[in-house]
Order: sequence, then structure tokens, then C-alpha cells
Amino acid sequence: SSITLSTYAERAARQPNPAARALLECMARKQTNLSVSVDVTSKQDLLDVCDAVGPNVCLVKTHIDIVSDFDHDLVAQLTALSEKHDFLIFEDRKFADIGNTVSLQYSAGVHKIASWSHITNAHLVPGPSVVEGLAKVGMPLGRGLLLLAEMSSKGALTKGDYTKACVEEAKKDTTNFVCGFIAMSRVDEVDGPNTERDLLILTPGVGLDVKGDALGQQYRTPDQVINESGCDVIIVGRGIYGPLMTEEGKKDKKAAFEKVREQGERYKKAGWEAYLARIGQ
Ligand code: 5FU
Repeated sequence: SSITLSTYAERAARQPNPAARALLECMARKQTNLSVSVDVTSKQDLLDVCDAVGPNVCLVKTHIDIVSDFDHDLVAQLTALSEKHDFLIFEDRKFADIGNTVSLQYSAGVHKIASWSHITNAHLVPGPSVVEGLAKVGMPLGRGLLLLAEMSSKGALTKGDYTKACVEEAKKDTTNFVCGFIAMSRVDEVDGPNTERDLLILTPGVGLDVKGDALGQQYRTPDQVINESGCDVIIVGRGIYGPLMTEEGKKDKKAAFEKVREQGERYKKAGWEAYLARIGQ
């Protein structure tokens, strides 16, 4: 299809959503389609992982509510790292409430997500008003929203008509606030080439060494995700920061961070090779 055969640079040039455009430009500039999911619970570890993998990633994905010692200095330092290393920030908040509530959860509370996160995501379970509520806050700030069209975990209910409804909602959003999906496949093209909107597909559940975890996660390789399935960004968590979590890693943090850096490089290479294979270069 036209989208999967286009380069990231070509797609950046025609992308109407400012956050999605900045992401595609960053991907083309740094030659990386790797997003690191930094699911660590201390502020310093989060910042140190970002500093270690920063040169190799286009996007840092956070779960800011798992950071035990969260404060606004974390946001300031994360933002500074995003400028130092040239990456965007995606808070994986998975909003799923009525429009009024999500607009408050997005703008206010302890985390004030909209003020620092370029991209966030939402479940379409409540209906289109979840998008409207988030758009009210995010659009004036130039943010982008991904709909969770498909999840990676075993037995996920995100399939069939539900996935289709997410795609329809994205395609009919004339404001361009919805800029893509969390999905496992090219969900916008199951009924033929998508010539209406260039939507991004960001894909978690990526690992080179294991097939899953003990709690239902399922992993595929960067080649399966980018080349075979036509997705745009690989999201890798434990495959990259895993060395920090071992007994050995806790004892020798310096050595662990060097391994984290190496894993970042490894996944960046694998993701980019898969992309080059897909566009035929
Ligand atoms: F929407 C989704 C999904 O369908 N699967 C996921 O795994 C999100 N995720 C997130 O990606 C999840 O919350 C983790 O933050 C991350 C995957 O981490 P892993 O360590 O690579 O399994």
C-alpha cells in the first residue's frame, strides 16, 4: 500500500498533526523507529534509562503513575533530555472515561500530562466523547492522540468490530487530533489501501529474545512488526531496560546501564533494517 511503501520523511511532509509530524521527522533524521518504554519506578532510573538510550530512540514512552518519587523536577529533566537527545514523549495513560473526566485527568492532577507529553492514548470504550474531551485540552497544545485499536496481551478484547470502530473514528476526525493507533497490524488498511489519512501505528509487544512473560504479554520481533505487519514504531520495554532488573544489574548499575545502551542500539538497528526491507531499500 502507499503508506507502508512511503518513507518516514515523505509521510512527515504530508502529516497534518504537529506531534505526529515531529515524530516522523525525528524518525527520519535519527534513522530510528524505536520507542523505549521506560517502566521503572524510580525517578533517577527513569532519567538514566532515557539518557542511556536517548541517542537511539525517536520516542520515550512513560507510565508516569508508577514513579514512586514523582515530582515536577522529573518532568523538567525528562523534557531537557528530550531536547538533548532529540526524542518525543508519549505518556501511555490509556484514558477511558467520559469526556469531562478525561479532560481533567489529562490537564490537571499531580501529573498534568498534557503540559509535557507530546502524544498520549485512549480507549474508545466510552465512545467518541473521550476523544472530544482530550482534544479540548490537547489540540491547543499541538498534541496527538492514539486510539488503542489492538492490544498485545493474550485474550485481548480489542478485535473485530471494536478495532474497526477505532479506525472509523480516527478516519472521520477532521481535526487531525487523532494521529494513529496502538495496534499489532495495519488496522487502517484491512479493507484496502488507506488513501484518506496517514495514521501512525505504534506497536508494543516487541522482543528479540523471549516470546512472552508470565502475565499474558506476547512478543514479536521488529521484523514481524515493521516489515511483515506494516507497523511504524516498535515499542520495547524490558527487552531494553531488563538488565537493570536483575540481581547482577542491581549490584553493578554502571555495567547494567551499559547493557541497556547496547540493547537500545540493537533494537534500533533491527527496527531500521526491517523498515528498509519494507520500503525496498
Ligand atoms: F497498549 C499496550 C499493549 O497493548 N501492550 C503493551 O505492552 C501497551 N503496552 C505497554 O507497552 C505496556 O504497558 C508496557 O509499558 C509496554 C510493554 O513493555 P514490555 O516490557 O516490552 O513488555
